Amino acid sequence: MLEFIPLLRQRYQVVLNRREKAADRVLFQQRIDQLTLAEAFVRKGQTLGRVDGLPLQMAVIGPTQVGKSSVVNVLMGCQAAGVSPLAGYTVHPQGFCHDLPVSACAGLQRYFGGFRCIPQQELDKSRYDCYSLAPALENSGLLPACVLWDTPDFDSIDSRTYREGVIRTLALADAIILVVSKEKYADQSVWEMMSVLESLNQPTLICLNKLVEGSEQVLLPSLQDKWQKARQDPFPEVVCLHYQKLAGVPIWPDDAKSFPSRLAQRSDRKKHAQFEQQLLQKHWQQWLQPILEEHQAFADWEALVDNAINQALGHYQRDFLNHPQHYETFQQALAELLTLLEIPGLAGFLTGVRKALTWPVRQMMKLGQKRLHITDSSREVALLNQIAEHALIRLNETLLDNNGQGPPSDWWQELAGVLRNQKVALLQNFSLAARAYHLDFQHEVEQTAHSLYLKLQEQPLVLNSLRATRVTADAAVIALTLHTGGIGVHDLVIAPAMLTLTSLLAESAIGGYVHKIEAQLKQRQLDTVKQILFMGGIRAQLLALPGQLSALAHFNISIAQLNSVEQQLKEKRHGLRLL
Ligand SMILES: Nc1nc2c(ncn2[C@@H]2O[C@H](COP(=O)(O)OP(=O)(O)O)[C@@H](O)[C@H]2O)c(=O)[nH]1
Ligand SMILES: [Mg+2]
Repeated sequence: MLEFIPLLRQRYQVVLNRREKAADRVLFQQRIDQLTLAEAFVRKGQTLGRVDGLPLQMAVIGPTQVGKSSVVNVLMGCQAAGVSPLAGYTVHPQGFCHDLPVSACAGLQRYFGGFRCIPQQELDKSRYDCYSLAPALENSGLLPACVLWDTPDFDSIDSRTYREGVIRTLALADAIILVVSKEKYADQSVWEMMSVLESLNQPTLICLNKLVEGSEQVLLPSLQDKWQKARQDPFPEVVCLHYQKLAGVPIWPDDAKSFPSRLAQRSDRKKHAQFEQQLLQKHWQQWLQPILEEHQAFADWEALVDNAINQALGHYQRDFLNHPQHYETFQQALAELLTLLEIPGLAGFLTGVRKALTWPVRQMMKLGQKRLHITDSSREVALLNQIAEHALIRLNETLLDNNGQGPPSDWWQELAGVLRNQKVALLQNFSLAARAYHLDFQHEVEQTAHSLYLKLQEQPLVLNSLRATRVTADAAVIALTLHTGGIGVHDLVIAPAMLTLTSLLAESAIGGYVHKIEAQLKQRQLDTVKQILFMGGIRAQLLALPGQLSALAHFNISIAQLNSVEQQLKEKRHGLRLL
């Protein structure tokens, strides 16, 4: 989880920079904050597990100028924190160790990770990734032994830059002291923050500062109302601090002296793992929303590709395998068969063609480059190329039609661009693969011829009558011409002698076998084309295209990556803590 959350946050950050819609940016920034908080909270759990007796942590938080630093000083009983009439004076988390040595906080450095711990007086306003830890001079009598954190305002304009320090301190806190003033208690930022913090389950104390005598009767009910609108948990105790015109610092009322200790007692570290789990569960689906959208877009793309592939295979069957004038492969097998039969009468023709030729014809076949030539003239290869091109054109059209419909629309837009750019390369690959398949499949053609030949040998009557038929000799001449490159493979299909030979065989005693073996050949051919050219070939390449989408605009977190993290989350739910 501590790997995934920062990764997710980093992706949000990267993608945020490319988003133009203001609403998207606000939403993404909110999630970045939630992720920062969740990461810090998980880190706190880890720290609790690692550091024995980590001192109690209390954080004073609130909007600008309400007197947070002043309240810290009152509670510490000394001038611990810097106070200023200027807004945004405190910009670093500053911890003050009350009734304990600074050395007791050694375990905190790892919690703060990249943040550096430096002495309070050396904190530099231009560097936000620092925090300080300082000792208290005396026991104020208002606090238990703890680290009391003064924090930067969570609402001022600059707070974006030092937000991370605030968030890390918030997540570290075992208890929260919220400081508000009569001017600021109704601010939206206060209640947004309190609502976010609710899932951390920290006990809270509210300090209503800078009160004018007698105004609490009006303010308290209104404060309570705000609380109840923002949170489900009971309205906490409120300490009313009256505006001290002369002293300039609030005075802690006597009847509230025990409040900070009571607050501390209510924190329960044993439940941290449970709260951590609740926090993750609460936001999980929202955080993943853009990733799931990408996954959905990928699944939609996969469906589009599958649809295109199925259509392409349909065309291949209709226009080739099942097309009586176009299907050439079985004819080719018959032509091969003719080279296996020793046909009387052909020898004369052959010697006429070329004196050096020896019988059987088969020997001669090995001489030439018959296979390449056959593939070059194949209608099947040409048709496959056409089908692939058509499929890509259709896919591209569908992408353009879908543009802007399903989210994320920029995913689709960019994918259409990638497809356009890759189209030529995809078709080239396909064309090379189609040739390679065709050459390779000649082996199957020969096997088929061989099986037919063996079958014929079981039927001497059929074999002999074939050998003796004039049409066989004619067909054999055509087959030979095919092999020597005199005609293309598609001419074979329409050659009358070949047609007659096909009918002869089909009507002979091995007719049933011929049908069966032709059907088998077709099936193997369909399977091979489907597997090699379409599924393993162009489909796989099309499905890889989203991988080329810019990592700057998309989350690019794979389904497998997500599944493994969700598995971790589930296992934790049953009490088995993996991290
Ligand atoms: N006179 C008077 N000034 C106060 C009181 N509480 C806070 N202030 C002033 O309000 C300003 C802001 O206080 P500070 O603690 O720095 O606020 P922070 O920004 O929330 O930390 C400072 O000038 C404080 O002196 C008070 O009770 N009386
Ligand atoms: Mg301050």
